[in-house]
Amino acid sequence: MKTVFITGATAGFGQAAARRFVTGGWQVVGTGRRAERLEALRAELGDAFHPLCVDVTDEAGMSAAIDGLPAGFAGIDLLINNAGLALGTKPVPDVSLTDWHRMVDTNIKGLMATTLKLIPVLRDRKGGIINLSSIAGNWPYAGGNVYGATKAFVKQFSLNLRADLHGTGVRVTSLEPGMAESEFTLVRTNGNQQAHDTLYAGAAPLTSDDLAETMWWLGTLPPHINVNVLEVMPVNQSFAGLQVHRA
Ligand code: NDP
Ligand code: 8X3
Repeated sequence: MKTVFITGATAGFGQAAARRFVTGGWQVVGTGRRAERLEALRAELGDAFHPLCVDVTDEAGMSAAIDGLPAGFAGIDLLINNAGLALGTKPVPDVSLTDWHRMVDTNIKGLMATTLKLIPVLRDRKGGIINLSSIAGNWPYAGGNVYGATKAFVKQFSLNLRADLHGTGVRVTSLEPGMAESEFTLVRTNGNQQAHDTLYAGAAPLTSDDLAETMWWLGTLPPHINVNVLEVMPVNQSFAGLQVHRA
């Protein structure tokens, strides 16, 4: 039986992916900080789901949690680096340096540490890595500042991993979604339900299940195929172009 390690399985894409992979007959190790949500998933998905309550920014904690995996869950075939967040929607200078650091710590440093820790087992098993980047790493927008920059890092890191892992059989994908409804905007706006509702109203955004299905597709492709980069948007989202300021 194959095993997928999903960071951020307590909400949104990660939670939907945990359900999708268990439905597909895989085992799932799911991480997150909210223990009660992990326990609920364990109750729902049964023995195929192994909860790991750990913060991805806690490098030592993540390393110890992985070292402590029961033998039946230690053979990881696929790593989905999904845990991540945006904080704030305003352009500079109306931003918080603390928020910027948290995005870097979570989206970049946490992802780096988890990846490096799991590369030996992924190499041994000729496994795969799906990294959650974003259209925000490709298309600049006001207020995207550090969030978009972290996702540009994720894309380039993914491509560079491909180069480093050449010949190992390990595949790596940078998955780059556009607007998708989850808890993402509530987190970004510090719990502003109206901001969440307004953003998605009438837009038919992507759903967490759409992303879970995409991850399932990527994770179960024949082993000789590598999708390097996959950008996915809702049909109702496209490009707004450049801006010109006139004096
Ligand atoms: P959600 O907010 O719904 O879920 C985020 C998940 O990440 C939660 O399970 C949360 O768990 C986990 N997480 C956040 N911080 C940490 C941390 N420090 N340690 C451990 N887990 C953490 O967001 P989405 O599902 O929408 O987002 C998933 C990924 O996709 C993110 O990387 C996001 O940037 C990216 N993305 C999202 C898009 C969107 O429009 N929604 C579009 C493009 C990319 P917990 O709080 O329990 O720790
Ligand atoms: C989330 C997509 O456009 O809200 O990564 O920044 S966007």
